[in-house]
Amino acid sequence: MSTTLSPEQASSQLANISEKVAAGERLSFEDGMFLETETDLFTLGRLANQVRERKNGNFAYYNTNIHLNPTNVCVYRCTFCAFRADLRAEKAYTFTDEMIRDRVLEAKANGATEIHVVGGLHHLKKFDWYLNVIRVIHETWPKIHIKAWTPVEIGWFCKQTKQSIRWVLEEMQKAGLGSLPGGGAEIFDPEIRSQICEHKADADVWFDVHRAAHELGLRSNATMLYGHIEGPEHRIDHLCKLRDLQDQTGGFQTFIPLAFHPENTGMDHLPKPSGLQDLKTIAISRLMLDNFDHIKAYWIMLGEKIAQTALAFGADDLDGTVVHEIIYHDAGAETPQGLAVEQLHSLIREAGREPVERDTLYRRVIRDGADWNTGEPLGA
Ligand code: V47
Repeated sequence: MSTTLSPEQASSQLANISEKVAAGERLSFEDGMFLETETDLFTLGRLANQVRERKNGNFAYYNTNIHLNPTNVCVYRCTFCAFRADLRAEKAYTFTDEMIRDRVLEAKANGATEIHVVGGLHHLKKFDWYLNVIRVIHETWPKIHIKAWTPVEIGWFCKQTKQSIRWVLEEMQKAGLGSLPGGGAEIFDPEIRSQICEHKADADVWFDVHRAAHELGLRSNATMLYGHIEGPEHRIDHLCKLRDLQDQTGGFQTFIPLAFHPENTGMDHLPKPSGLQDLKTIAISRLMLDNFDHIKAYWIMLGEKIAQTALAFGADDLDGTVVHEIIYHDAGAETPQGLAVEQLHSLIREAGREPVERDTLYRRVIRDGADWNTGEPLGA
């Protein structure tokens, strides 16, 4: 911990923050910096848990989902990415329609309610190819919710087609798009961004895409990639920017802090963030993002143990069964590629929480034999 404040000053600032949290009042950028630099993990956990239980009681959510990364070929070379491939690299792959259909049928057989689709920006594939990915999924099984494409892809489609963000999103919606995942946010600060993903969509594009999506009635998620070259001030700035857009649109559902995995990336000299950093980041996110209903501890990135512990440090969601995750496994994630529903239940129950299966839009999933339906929205 830093020693810039006297013990009296630190204890008075902590008392002030604790009062704000108890009263449900907003924390400032300075409060966020205090939490980052002057507050111990247990205090953070206690405060974040208050907010978590106020918003979501004792529930811990998960979903039954599957991933599809239709190509790893990408024109960009983000320093943090181990997934991308050059056009003619040995590891380069691109899905055919048949492969996409097989993945959807596998999802159907597993009882998945969601398919999560993101991938590289292929040098030779145009907007129509990406539109077709969504169409094929939707036609194969119209009931599955398609959560697809980040602002990085949407911004790329705008450049290719010379059309507006709204037009691109509407075309995708017509093909079957249901919502947007939170990726591509990394860290919004331009100096850090220029060092980890110099050429891809900047923070303005990221926010423009989410704003346009919310205006069209699409819900979306938000992420932050932490534990690389960013500092506490960049993380707090990132959270404040997300909070600002959420004030305007209310369209974000959940926030997912993503722990950096260095293996096979351009930053493989860096260590992985520690368990302490993971739990601190979850707790501070819960405290700063007062207008987000949910904070997700993505078990694939955090590992089952930290994700389970995070349920007492502000998180109320573990993501899902996942299946076929590649992006973090290419970067050295040691977690399995999927977890069975029973495993998620036992992780959640052992943490003293009640497991609730939700769909992408945070409605309770009601299963009747092999089929499922959705109930009312969950959470505050
Ligand atoms: O934007 C890439 C990150 C993101 C690495 O919305 C890495 O429900 C760590 O956004 N180490 C994509 N992170 C994944 C994503 C996501 C995941 C789960 C759920 C949801 C949701 C969204 O993955 C990228 C980038 O920030 N990433 N490489 C790496 N080596």
